[in-house]
Amino acid sequence: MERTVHSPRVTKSLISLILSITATCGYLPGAGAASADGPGKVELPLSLIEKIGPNGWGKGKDSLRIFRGRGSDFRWELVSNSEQRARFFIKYKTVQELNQDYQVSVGDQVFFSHLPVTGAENEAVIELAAFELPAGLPTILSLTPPAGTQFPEPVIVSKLWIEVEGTEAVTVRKPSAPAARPSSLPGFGRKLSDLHPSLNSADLRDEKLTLRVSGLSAHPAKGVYIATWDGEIFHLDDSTPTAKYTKVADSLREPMGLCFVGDRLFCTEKSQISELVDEDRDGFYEAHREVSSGWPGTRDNHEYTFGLVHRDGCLYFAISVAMGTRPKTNQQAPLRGSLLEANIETGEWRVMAGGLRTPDGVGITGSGDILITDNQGEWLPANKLIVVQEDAFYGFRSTKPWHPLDKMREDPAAVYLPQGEIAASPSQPIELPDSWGPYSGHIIFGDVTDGGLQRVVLGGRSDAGRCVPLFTGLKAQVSEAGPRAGWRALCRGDCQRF
Ligand SMILES: [Ca+2]
Repeated sequence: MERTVHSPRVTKSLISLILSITATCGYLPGAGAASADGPGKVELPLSLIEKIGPNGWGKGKDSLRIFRGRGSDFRWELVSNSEQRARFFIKYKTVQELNQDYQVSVGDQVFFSHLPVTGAENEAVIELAAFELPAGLPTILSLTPPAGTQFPEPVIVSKLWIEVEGTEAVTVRKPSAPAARPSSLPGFGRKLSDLHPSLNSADLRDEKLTLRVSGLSAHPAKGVYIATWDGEIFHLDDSTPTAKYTKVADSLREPMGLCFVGDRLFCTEKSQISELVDEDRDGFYEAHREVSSGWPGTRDNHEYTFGLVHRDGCLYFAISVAMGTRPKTNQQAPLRGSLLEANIETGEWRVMAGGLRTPDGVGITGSGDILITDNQGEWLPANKLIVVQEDAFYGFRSTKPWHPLDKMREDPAAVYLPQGEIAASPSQPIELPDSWGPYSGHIIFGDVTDGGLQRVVLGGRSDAGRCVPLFTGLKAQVSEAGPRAGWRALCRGDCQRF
């Protein structure tokens, strides 16, 4: 028996009804649909599949036995001589309910389809996607089975095909091999090995100190302040050839971001924002005032609090998601992966944006736009530079309870930063001031894994932003950089001026 249903996610509630109707009448009537063996049908040969991963073949490779998506790569390259609409079908059977949908990607379109249980004897036909094939351009069609679960029983796929409405032939072939992977160092395969020719650098390390630096802020009169992962704040005096570090605070919990608001100094801690207070004005901040706290969190080591920037009486910081202790379901504490805004005086806080993963960099432009860099992985296929829009959702998903801003289609980043090509762990974004001539207004950010600094030109409404390497050649990876009569780059255990 063969059945056809149309079941993208939006019509899932109709599945049971349609199944009962079509169980006896074969194909659903549909506009321009070709029959199973009609002239518009183009088979997607299973033999062209690049990598079946943990799955198996049926006898004679006439079917696929799919247990899990992760590790497989089911893709075909389609070429049509003229623009025409295509519909993608699967013929399968399965005895168990799947806990996730099958995903189809065509260009930038994504479709989700539930595959109902058929029983061991019956096969069903499902329409997985309907899309436009462009004229002459290769289009990659990919099928992704549920990735997270290894099912005990397979989905047995006997046939995959498309049906086109036009009369032009469609060629199906194995996708072209991807371009050779570039070096993971900045420079798109060619390593930048030095500073930008118009810049120079000075080594500000103190060989007697090992500072696990995590944050930096500069005050026009007071100088440069550095936070360390070990809970200390140091003042840096680099006005003489030998840089001098003076401890000005301690006993903080994972300070990751520092921010001066006027003469007041604020920092992030593991689960709160604090103001550092020097009541006796001896230069040491002996008091830590809690400014704001109360957002959910666990004790996970990867739940960082990144930031910190100021705008109109509020501080902005990002709380990352758990990775060390989360369960296999990726369940997160509510609101993790958010940009938060906290009022300095009242301590009241609210969620500005969600869907972030490890946003190790919160910056602000001269016009007040909040910038975030986020790290690739899981739901995030690339690193990102984001110009934050209020109430936006940027794609990292957890499980129930969903983030309150979660939605089907995530909001776009300003620039995507492919992993290993231009970024691996992008850090704090900074807008370059007018003194940088042709680069003024551009955004730079460092990289905690690859080192160097990258430069971004933000796009407008009609053009995409772009990112190019600015320089490398510092002693270590850049965690944070900032201006004040020259620039300091914080590296792991290092501080350099450039
Ligand atoms: Ca003091």
